[in-house]
Amino acid sequence: MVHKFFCFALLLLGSQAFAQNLPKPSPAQLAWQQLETTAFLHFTVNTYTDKEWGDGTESPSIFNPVKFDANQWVSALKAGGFKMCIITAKHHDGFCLWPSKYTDHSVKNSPWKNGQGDIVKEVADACRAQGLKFGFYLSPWDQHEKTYGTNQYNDFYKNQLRELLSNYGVVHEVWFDGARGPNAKDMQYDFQGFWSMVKELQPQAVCFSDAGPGVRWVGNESGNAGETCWSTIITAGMAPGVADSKYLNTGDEKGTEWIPAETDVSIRPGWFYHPKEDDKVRSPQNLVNLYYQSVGRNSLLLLNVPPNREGLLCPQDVAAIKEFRSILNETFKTNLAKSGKNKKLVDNKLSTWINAPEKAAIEINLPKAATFDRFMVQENIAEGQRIAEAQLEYWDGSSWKLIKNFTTVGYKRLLRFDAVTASKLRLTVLRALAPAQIAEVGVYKASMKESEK
Ligand code: FUL
Repeated sequence: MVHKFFCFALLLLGSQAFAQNLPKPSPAQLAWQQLETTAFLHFTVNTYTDKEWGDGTESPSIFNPVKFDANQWVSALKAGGFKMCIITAKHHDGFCLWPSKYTDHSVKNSPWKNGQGDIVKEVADACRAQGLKFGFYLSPWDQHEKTYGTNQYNDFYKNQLRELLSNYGVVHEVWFDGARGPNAKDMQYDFQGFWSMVKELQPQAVCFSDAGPGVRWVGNESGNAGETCWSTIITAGMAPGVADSKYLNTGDEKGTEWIPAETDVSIRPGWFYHPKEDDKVRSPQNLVNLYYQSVGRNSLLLLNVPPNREGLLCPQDVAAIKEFRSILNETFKTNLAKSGKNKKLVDNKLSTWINAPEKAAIEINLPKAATFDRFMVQENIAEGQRIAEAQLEYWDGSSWKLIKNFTTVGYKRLLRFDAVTASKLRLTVLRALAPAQIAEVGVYKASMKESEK
């Protein structure tokens, strides 16, 4: 008996020691993940040339958003439930949306507000006023700047980065895009220097690049996180622009660094506004599907909604994101699992959780029989991502019937399946890296509007 107890204690200690070593999110990463849906704003001279990539020869005189209204952008995004705006302060063409001291290639030489305007400031201010977080994209690849391709360019870039990190209030995300064209001059960016500047000046901000360090690329631009999606990877040997997209898509169960996946995708075919795409805006249902494929697979949805030439978000884009949110609100309004028995699992807190040992089923009791077709489960990721395989079943009155087997959970896993009627379900963790901590579960009936054409 003593012997048995001793073995059990050793086993428990062993698994807990292992759990100690699991990568865990920083407070900034944890806060970022819980935003769930954030917005990208692609806007520059391309908006006026009808291009996706400018070449740096564009004249600032073409940039004139006569009706520009950052509050219109932010209130539309807020109504769509987006919690942060990330503006392209500078894209690959080098044109700056703020009056940088280090170049003339900016809004200060445009007709807009007679060269007195600052798009980045107006967006940051509107975000602050309306309670959204603010972030910016600053392209390392710059086709206008003469020093590009020399080491001096790293200083130029850092000067611009410092302006943006110092003059616009609190920043929550900085986007370091690894993209560069096939004919771009060869150069090594000082990413370590860029990232340490962000850490020093805006410690609450996460840095995006293909392989982190704050958050990573999901590996495609179609809005699809891996069915299996670990928040952990190993970055050794990886550099922005050369990371393996398949690896980034699923992450790595054996990963030693916490770098969660961000799913960036556009509401239109292009990243920038093009009049010919006015009738190609994703439908609300299509956007809801993207939510399941990103947030519902342990990622975050970064949806691009590009402002038009007047400097406004188009009415059809605004309507689509508004309806997207209303459908989600309707689907997730009533958690059918809310009952006294499941208390810790339905209190909307990641920090209250229950232990889910491998192979020990957790019963989820509904107050009464109900029809449902969606299931939500969350881990207490503050203590790392643990679940590798799990199973969901329902009680049909005489036996347990399989709904679905699935893999990772992490921050959130959403399952969609054909409707069943039952008064209890059971969730079984089949394999975990350390004792699983289930924080929340939800059982829902999808809004009819999810399937409307
Ligand atoms: C890519 C860029 O080349 C696209 O223009 C866009 O900004 C997208 C978000 O990232 O790497």
